[in-house]
Amino acid sequence: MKVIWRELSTVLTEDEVLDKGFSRAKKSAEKVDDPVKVFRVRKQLTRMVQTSSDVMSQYLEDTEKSWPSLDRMPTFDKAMVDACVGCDDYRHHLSMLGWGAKQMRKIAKQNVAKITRSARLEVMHDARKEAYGRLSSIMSRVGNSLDWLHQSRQTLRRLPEIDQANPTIVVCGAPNVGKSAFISSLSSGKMEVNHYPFTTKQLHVGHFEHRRLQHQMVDTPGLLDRPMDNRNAIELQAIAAIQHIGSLCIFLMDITEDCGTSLEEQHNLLDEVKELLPDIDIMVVVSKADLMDPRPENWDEVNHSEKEWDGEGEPMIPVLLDEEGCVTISSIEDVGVTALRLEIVRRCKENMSTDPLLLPEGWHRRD
Ligand SMILES: Nc1nc2c(ncn2[C@@H]2O[C@H](COP(=O)(O)OP(=O)(O)OP(=O)(O)O)[C@@H](O)[C@H]2O)c(=O)[nH]1
Ligand SMILES: [Mg+2]
Repeated sequence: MKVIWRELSTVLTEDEVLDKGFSRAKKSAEKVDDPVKVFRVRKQLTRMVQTSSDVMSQYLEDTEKSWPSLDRMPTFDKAMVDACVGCDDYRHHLSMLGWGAKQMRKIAKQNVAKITRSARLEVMHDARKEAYGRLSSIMSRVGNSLDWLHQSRQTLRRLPEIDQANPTIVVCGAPNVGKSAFISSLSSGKMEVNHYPFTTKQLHVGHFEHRRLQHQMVDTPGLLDRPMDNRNAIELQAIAAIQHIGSLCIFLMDITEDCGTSLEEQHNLLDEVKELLPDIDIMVVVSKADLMDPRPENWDEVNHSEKEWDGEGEPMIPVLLDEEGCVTISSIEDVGVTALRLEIVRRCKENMSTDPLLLPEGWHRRD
């Protein structure tokens, strides 16, 4: 199951919901036509109470239902909700909407009964007024939750959308090492740009398909790109969430130090990432191979094989290797990227198929 945050519709404010309910009620009452005054007024007032309650409670119920349920949410998304807005609050505010809807239906029932049982216009009017007052006071108790959901929606809709049933490659490394460039050079089609609420950096999610299996690549700027001690609780939780989805982690290193982080610091970061993602297979890849002088020895051979390949089958294109024998790529010149992609596919397959009966936590078997 995949949570699609972008599909959440905007959440109205307390005043907007009241306005929606009362104006629909007014229109509905205006349509009443009865020559006998007492019947006419009774019908009008009944409609006002019933319609306003129906419209508002329906809105609350629909909103509650349209938000993904925490209990049925994949582990990654749940961990993200917790890191970004808090699971307890999420549950509480959604349940407030359900509570409000229920109260409103009760109010309508009680006050409609008062209106229909009486023959006195004054009593009917009072019952209508009382109903509106009670509906408003329920709305004012729900208003805070609507605001919370409105805010949270802004945050959640910018989160990356991950399908846990497919292989996921987590791409990390120091700032500027070329994470985004790598993801975009591997992606077929449009790359999604997302944000974590705790970083101003753009976060890219890319996809490529191999033998009809979608592979997703997740960027981690501002998350797995700097030393541990400056991370806050939210970021730690987000890292924990990443733990649940990675089939493979590509750690990019820029040995030219063009990125502004020394090699030593990059190695320290690698050690930290290994500790943070103990259960994920980590592959170190050196970026920006085109800047190497001399260029990797097998540059031409790899480049040639990659250009020759028609995209069918699973050829053994050798990976591009630097002087030290480390896998390298040039995202800009698109050399070594396809070779690495084939290697990624192989590693993901290996990592995902240890025991078909033993699925990692949070995985859902598809029937
Ligand atoms: N020469 C060369 N430059 C590259 C390559 N890949 C990325 N760059 C450059 O390196 C810089 C950073 O690249 P990004 O892809 O934005 O790096 P990033 O790791 O996503 O950076 P943050 O998101 O800020 O952490 C850009 O100026 C890129 O043009 C490459 O293969 N070769
Ligand atoms: Mg980036």
